[in-house]
Amino acid sequence: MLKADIEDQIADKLYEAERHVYEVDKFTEQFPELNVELGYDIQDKLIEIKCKEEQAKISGWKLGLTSKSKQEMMGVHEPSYGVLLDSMQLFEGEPISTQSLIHAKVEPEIAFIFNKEISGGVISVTDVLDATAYITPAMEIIDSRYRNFDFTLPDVVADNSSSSRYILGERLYQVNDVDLRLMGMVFKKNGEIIETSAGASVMGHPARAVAWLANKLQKRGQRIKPGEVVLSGALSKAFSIAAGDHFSVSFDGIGTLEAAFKE
Ligand code: OOG
Ligand code: MG
Repeated sequence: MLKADIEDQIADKLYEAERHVYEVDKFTEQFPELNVELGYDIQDKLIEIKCKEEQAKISGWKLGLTSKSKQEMMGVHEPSYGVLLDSMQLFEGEPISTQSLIHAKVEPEIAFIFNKEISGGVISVTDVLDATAYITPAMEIIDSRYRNFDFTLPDVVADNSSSSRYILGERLYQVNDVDLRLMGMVFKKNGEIIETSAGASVMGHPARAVAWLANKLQKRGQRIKPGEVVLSGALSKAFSIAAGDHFSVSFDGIGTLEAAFKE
């Protein structure tokens, strides 16, 4: 067990690292007893600090480490989740400043927007689809507060699963109009294709990742609320960002989203 004051200290250190744009060493080295559940307790404390200090509100959730290749890379067998705040949302067409980011990367994702509460029993893919109002293309800008993006699962969970910023497409689509498993994706950097993938790369079906999240949240006494957005996890690896870069993601049937980065 970790003492509550150690959890507070870790949450504080992660908050300060993000605010002042510097890296810290992963905490599992100093505290080997830090496990995934304690990581989520620290994440809750970190979100509490951010909401208070930045007058931010919870706008949704994000999945991380949902693809087999990313899980194998990390030596873990389960995804992670993090909280999205309204202060993290950016909008298409506004160049994104890299100055407040430590060593950010961008990844293509499918966003779900909910109009019903998902709760009760074991939540299935069908329950998730039934509660989904819309889907839209998204890009997540992740930024680990850990030195060289080096962490274990409990560390990254404590660090709100590397959440930093997110952008959503402005056109919303009905989930029944597409096959999320077979939905093709093309990711471009500066006009060149850097990745191609399909929805099934996210746990076989992006809604399966969302169902995993809903079940996990339920165990911790939380839930996805109507109006909230969920980023269902990257369909490819994440790519480092430099000022001047331009990324675009296109999905079969739901259009293209673009993001440009500046100094
Ligand atoms: C953890 C977050 C990964 C995703 O979509 O897989 C993530 C990380 O790799 O830093 O957001
Ligand atoms: Mg992501």
